[in-house]
Amino acid sequence: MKVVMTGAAGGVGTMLRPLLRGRFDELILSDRVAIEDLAEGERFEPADLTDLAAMERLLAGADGLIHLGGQSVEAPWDPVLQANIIGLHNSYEAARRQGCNRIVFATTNHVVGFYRRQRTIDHTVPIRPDSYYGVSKAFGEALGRLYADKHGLRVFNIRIGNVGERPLDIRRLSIWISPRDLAQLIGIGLEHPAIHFEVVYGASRNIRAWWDNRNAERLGYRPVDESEAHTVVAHEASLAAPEDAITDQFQGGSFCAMDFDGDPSRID
Ligand code: 15L
Repeated sequence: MKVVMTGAAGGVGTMLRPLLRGRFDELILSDRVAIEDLAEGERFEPADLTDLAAMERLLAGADGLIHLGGQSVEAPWDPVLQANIIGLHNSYEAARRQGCNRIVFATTNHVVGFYRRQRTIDHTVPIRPDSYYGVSKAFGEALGRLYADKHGLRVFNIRIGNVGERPLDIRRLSIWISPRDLAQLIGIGLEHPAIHFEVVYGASRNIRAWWDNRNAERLGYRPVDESEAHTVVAHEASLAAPEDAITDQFQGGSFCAMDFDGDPSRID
C-alpha cells in the first residue's frame, strides 16, 4: 500500500511518523515545509494544498491519504478558506482523479465545540462549530460524504481531541489522545475493509470522556492509553492558567470564548 501523509511537518505528523514508518510499502510525507530528517522508509514530496496540479502529482499511484494538512487552529477567514476549504477540495478532487481510494481526514472536536461539558455526544449529533476552523472541518466532513456517496471513495473522519504525550490541562483529560492510539485509528481508517464513510472521535481511554466513541470501537478501536494517569500534572497546569467563564462551559474550550459576544444562556 502506498500512503501519502499531508501536513507531515506539523506537530501531529511529527509524532505519528515513527509509529507509521514501515507499516506500509511506501510512506510519502508531504508538506509545504521541507522535512530534512527523513528516516529509512520515508520519502518527502513537497505540495501546496491550494495547487490542484501539485496535489494530483502527489497522489498519483497512491492507495491512501492521511490528510493532516491545512489550518489546524482558529485563524482569520482567508487562511482557513485557502487551506481547509479550497485546499481540501483540491485534495479530494486529486484523490478521485488519481484513484486514491482511502481518505483518513483529520477533523476536530471543534466541529462540535459548542456542546456543553455535561453532555455526552456521539458521532451522529448535529454539528455545533465553535470557530471558522470548526466550520471548515465540518465542511471537510461534508465533502468527504459527497466523495464517498457520489464517487465511491472510502472516507474515515477522525474528530481529534488533543494529541500529545500527555493531556495538557483538565479539559484535555476528557479529550486527549496519545500518538499511538491515533496511529491505531489511522490504521483502521486505511485498512478496515467495510468503510464507506465514518465519523469517529480521536480520544484515548478517558474516563472523563464527553464522547460516546462506540462507532470507533465497532470498527475495532481498542485505545491503550488513559488520561487519568496524568491528572496531577493536568490539574497543576489548569490551576496556573484558569479558564474564563465561557471557556469552562463548553467542550471546545477557548475556541468558544474567542470573539464571543453571544448569550450563553441560549446555548443548551
Ligand atoms: C485542535 O483541533 C487543534 O488542532 C489543537 O491544536 C488543539 O487546540 C485541540 O484542537 C484542542 O481542542 O485542544
